[in-house]
Amino acid sequence: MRDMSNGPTALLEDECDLVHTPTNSHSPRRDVPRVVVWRNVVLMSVLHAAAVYSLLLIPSASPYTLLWTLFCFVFSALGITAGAHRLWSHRSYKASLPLRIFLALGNSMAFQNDIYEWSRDHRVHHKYSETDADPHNATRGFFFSHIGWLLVRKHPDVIENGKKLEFTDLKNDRVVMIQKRFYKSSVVVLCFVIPAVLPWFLWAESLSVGFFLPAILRYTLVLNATWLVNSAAHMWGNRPYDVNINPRENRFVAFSAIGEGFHNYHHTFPYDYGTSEFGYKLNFTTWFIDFMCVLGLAKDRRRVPVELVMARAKRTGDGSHRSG
Ligand code: ST9
Ligand code: ZN
Ligand code: ZN
Repeated sequence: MRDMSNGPTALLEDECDLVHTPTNSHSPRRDVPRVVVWRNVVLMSVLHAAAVYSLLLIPSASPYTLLWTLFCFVFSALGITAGAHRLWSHRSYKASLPLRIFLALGNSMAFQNDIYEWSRDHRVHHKYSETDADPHNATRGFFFSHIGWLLVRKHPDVIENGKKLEFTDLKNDRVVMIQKRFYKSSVVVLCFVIPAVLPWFLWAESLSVGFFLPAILRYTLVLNATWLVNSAAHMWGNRPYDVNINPRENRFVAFSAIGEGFHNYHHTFPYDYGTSEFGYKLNFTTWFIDFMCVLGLAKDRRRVPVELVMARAKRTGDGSHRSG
């Protein structure tokens, strides 16, 4: 693990670009008309209706199909958590080419925009949290930060301020650029075709159960688990590390998002590869990254020194900090 003990100041100066500071104001609040994208409204409504229908098919599914659905959930979730989030948005560890390819495939299965766009918007979210320049600004309410932001045109501040940030590392990553180039076809194959067809081919599951459970239901669950980080984890929970920001520690979200609900910690220390102080607790993604290091496929995990966490909690926390 990289030695981060050469002083908290060096660490913060090194990483400050993604740390939100209330003083880095971009522009005064601008009210702009909300432009609804009806195509997205229709598609998201149909998707969620189909996901509800999928629940009726669970009793008729083979146990292998249910296990396959779980596998697809975890694989696509890792493409977001260990891939788009901790690796590509935050560079909190380094991954070898085979691991980057594996994570890019999982990311296409998750169908949440390509890695480049996801990481670009996420960096903008950290830098301009809870302002008009934040793509899913949680001060606009639960619905907007959960799904509403994908149903309307972006606030111009998002685009204007996003253009000021640095994305050269993403442009220089061939895996990111190749995934971007073939994104649509990779989504069709990995998010829908393979999840649906493999159970039919290998254990004679009906194609409709294959389509509705490992494809539609799994996709909708991963989407909502991810969106809960933007909505619930920006509204409900303690703020042990920084009471001055909205993101919270939310155990339910940590569980459903395989480790991404420790959001007060994550916004305070965005460069920590574990996104939490507490190791593997409700954090399968951290276990996965550590396992990849054991296999020699990842390295240089960045961690915040315990003394810095304790000092920060004491200085700016809400008093609820516990070290276990
Ligand atoms: C989805 C994403 O679900 C979910 C992300 C969640 C993030 C969560 C983070 C939480 C932490 C991690 C937790 C992980 C937990 C995982 C748990 C797993 C169990 N900067 O976007 P456009 C420019 S997607 C700079 O079209 P509109 C740029 O030039 C779901 N520039 O804006 C761009 O052109 P291009 C499936 C920016 O027209 C141009 O503007 N996908 C930025 O306002 C236009 O951009 C969908 O539903 C920026 N930030 O449209 C699709 N942004 O792209 C939804 C834009 O060529 N999206 N520019 O470079 C859309 O349809 C549209 O984006 C829109 C806005 C209608 C929302
Ligand atoms: Zn956040
Ligand atoms: Zn983040």
